[in-house]
Amino acid sequence: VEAKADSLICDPCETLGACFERHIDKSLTPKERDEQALFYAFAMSVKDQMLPKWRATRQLDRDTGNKKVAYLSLEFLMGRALGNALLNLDMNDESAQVLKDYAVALETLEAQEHDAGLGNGGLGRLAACFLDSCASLDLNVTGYGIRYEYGMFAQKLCDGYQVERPDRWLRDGNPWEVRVPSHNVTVPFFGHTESYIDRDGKRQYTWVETQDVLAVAYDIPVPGYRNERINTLRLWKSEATDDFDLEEFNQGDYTEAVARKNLAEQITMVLYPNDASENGKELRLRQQYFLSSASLQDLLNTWVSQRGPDFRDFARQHVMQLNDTHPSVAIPELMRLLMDKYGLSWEQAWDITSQTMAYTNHTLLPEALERWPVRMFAHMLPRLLDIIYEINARYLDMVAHHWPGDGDKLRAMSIIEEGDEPHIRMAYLAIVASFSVNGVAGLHTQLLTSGLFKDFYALWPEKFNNKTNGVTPRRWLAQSNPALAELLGKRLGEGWVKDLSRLSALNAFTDDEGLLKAWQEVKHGNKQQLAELVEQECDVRFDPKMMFDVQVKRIHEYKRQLLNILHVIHLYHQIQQGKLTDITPRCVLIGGKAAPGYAMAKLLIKLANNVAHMVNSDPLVTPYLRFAFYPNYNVSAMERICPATDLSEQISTAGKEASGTGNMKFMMNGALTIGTLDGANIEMLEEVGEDNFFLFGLRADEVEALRPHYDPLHFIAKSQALTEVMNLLESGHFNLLEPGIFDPIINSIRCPRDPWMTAADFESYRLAQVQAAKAYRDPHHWTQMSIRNTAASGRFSSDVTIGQYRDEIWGIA
Ligand code: DL6
Repeated sequence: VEAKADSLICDPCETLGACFERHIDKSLTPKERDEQALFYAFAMSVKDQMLPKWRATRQLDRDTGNKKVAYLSLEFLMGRALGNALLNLDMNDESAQVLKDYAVALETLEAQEHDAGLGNGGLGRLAACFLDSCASLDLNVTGYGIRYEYGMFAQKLCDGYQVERPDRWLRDGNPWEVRVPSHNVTVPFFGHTESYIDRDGKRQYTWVETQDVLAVAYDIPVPGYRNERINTLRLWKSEATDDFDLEEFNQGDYTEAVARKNLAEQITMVLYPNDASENGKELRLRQQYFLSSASLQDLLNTWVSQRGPDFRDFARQHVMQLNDTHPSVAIPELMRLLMDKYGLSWEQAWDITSQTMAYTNHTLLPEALERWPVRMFAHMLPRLLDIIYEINARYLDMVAHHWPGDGDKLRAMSIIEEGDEPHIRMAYLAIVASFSVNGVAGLHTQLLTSGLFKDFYALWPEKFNNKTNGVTPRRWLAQSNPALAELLGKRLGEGWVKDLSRLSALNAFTDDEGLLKAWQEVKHGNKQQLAELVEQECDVRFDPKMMFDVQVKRIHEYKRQLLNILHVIHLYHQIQQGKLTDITPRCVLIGGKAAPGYAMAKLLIKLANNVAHMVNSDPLVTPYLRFAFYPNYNVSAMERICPATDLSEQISTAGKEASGTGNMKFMMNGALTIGTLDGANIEMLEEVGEDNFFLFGLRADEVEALRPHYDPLHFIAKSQALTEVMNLLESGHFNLLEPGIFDPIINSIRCPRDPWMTAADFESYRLAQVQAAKAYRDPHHWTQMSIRNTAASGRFSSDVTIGQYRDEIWGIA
C-alpha cells in the first residue's frame, strides 16, 4: 500500500473522530463499510494521530544528535497493532466514544486485524517486546527488518496432521505502514571483485558487474507508553531496480527482464519458517545480506547527509545490535561500505565496525548455529568473502599469539571451518567483530562461556555479558488481561505498567480475602473466555472449574511436548483403571507450529491430536480430563491463552532452552509454573521461591553427566507409570487405523542416544504434576501462590532488560 500522501498532511489538530470520518468518506461507499474496511479506516486514523509526534521524535533525534541504536533482526513478531497503539497512546476511551456513532465495538474492529506474523517464535517476539520497551523508555532505537509478503504460515489440522497454508497478511493492505521512497537504496549481488591502484598509490577494491536489487523502506510507528516518543520499525521490501529492467529491455530481452524482476522480488517474499534450525538456503543468505546492507546504507546515508563523509565520530554515535547471527553479514558489509564507498583504510573501518557491532546469541543448539558454504559467498557476495578472509587472517594472528604453536586451536577457532566443503562460522565472525556478546538468561550465558564459546571467553572475557530476556507488560498484562489490570490498578495504582517492580507490593495482600476472591473471579472470567475459544477452534469443551494446564510454543523435541503428552496418557490410563485418588480435573491445552520440514515435530502434533481424540471421546474420562491441540497458535491466541492459564508447562531438557519468554508471560498473569531448571525458569524460581513453583527433572550438568551412559530402558522399568504408558502407546491404542505411525516417537524414547532424555525425567515430572494437582485442590492456597507469581514477575519486564542493554551495552541516555 503506497503511503497515502493526504494522510501525511492531516491537520495535526484533527480529532480522532474527524479523522475517522474523513477516511470513511474518502475511501468507502456506504456499501463498502464492512468491518474489515472500518478497521482499516480506523487504524489509518489512529496512525494519522501519531504522525505529528512521530515527526517530532525524528526531529528531536536529529537535533540532539544523541547516539542511536539500530536493532537488526530478520524477525519482528509484532502481532496486532491496534490494541497496543490505543493503550500506549491512551486512546481507548476516545476510540470507544468515536465508534459508538458507527455502532461498532472496538473489540470487533480489533479482531479484524491480521497478525503481523513476521517471526517464528521467541526470537522474533523478543524483538517486538524490545521495540515497545525502547519507545516506552524514550530511547532512540530503530528496528530494521524485512517486510515479508508472506509471514509465518497458517497451520491447519487435517486428520490431526499439520498442514501449512500461506499467510498473505498484506492481502487487505497494512494501514500502519508508510512507504518512504526517499530512503531507497540498492543492494548488490553476484559479480566479482576488481582491484586497482588509486592516485595515492594505494590498492583499492571494487565490486563490479553486480546485479542490483532495490530496497524500499516501509516505516511502521512504534509508540511509547504514554510519552512523547514514536520510534520507527523500518522494514525493507525488495524490488527490481529500473536500470536493471531498462538494460534488459533495450537488448530486447523482455522475458529475461521479467524473470529477473521476479528474482529481485523473491528476496522478501517469504519468512523462513524454521525455528532453531539451520536454514542453509541461498535465498535465506540473500535475505540476510539484503537486510544488512540496506540498513547500513541507510544509517551511513543519514550520517553523511548530516555530517558529511567524516566518520571519526560515527562509532561514538551508533550501535548495531545483531539479533542472533542472522544479520551478522552486516560486519563485512560495514567494512566494505566504509572502505570501498567512503575510502577509509582497513584500520579505520575495523575500528568503527568493532566498536559498533554487538551480538546476541539465542541458542545453544548446534543445528541452529549458522554456517554458510564459502562457495555460496564466493558466488553471491564475492567482495564480502575477501573481507571475511582478511578479518580471519588478522584475528588468527592474535590467536596464534595467545596460544603459540597450537594448530588445533587455530583450526577450532577459525572463522572458516575447513573440510571438503569449507564453511563460514557466522557466530565466530560475530564474536570476533563485536564489542559485546550476550546470552539471554543466566544459565544460557554461563553455558556459552564455559562451553560453546569457551575459547573466545578466554581471549576476550570483557566482551561477554548476560541480558536475561523480558516481555512487555503493556501487551502481556495491561492489554491482554484487562480484568487483572483493572484489579491491579485498584490495588496498586496505575504506575505498575511503567514500573513492573511495583507488583511486588501484592505480597502484602496474600491474606486479604477480598483480593483473593477478586483474583479468583478474574481468572475464572478469563477461563470462561478461553473455553469459548477452545470450543470454537478445537471443538473441545473446557470447563473453567477444571485446572487449565497449558503448553504453547513452537513444537520441538527439546521443548518436550512429548513429556506432556505422555503424562496425559498416564492420567487417561489412571482414570480408565478407576484410580481416581490424586486426580484433579484438568483441561490440557497444547499449541504450536512445527517447522514444515521437521518430521518428528509434525508427528508429535499428530500424536497429540490422536490422544486428544481418545481422551475426549470417553465419557468416563472427560469429567476428569480433557485435552485439545490449539490450531494456528500465534501472538493473538497467546493474548487469550495466558490470562486464563493455571499451570504453565516449561519442561525443556535442562540446558537446551536459552531463556524462554512464554514462561514469563504466564507468570505475570498469575499462572504457576511446572518446569525444569532451564533458561529463565531458574531466575523465575529465584524470584518466586520453590514453594510457588513445581520444579522437577535433571539439572543441565546432570543431563550432560548422564549422557554417555544414558539407559532409557532402565528409567522405563523403574517407573510403573511410564511402563504402562509405553505399553499403551506400543499397543497401537492411539493409532488403530494407522498401525506403526508412532514408531519413530516410541523408538526415540527408548533410544540411548535420545538427546532430550524424556524417559529420565518422566517420573520426576509425574510427581511434580501430582504436587500441582494436589495444590490446585486448595483454591485458597493456589490463589496465594498465583498472586505471588504475579508479584515476583517484575524482573521479567522487558523494560528491565532494555534498561540493562541501554546502560551496559549501548551506552545511550
Ligand atoms: O531469546 C529469545 C528466544 C529464547 O527465549 C528461546 O529460549 C530461544 O529458543 C529462542 N531462540 C531462537 C533460536 N533461533 N535462532 N537462532 O529462536 O530465542
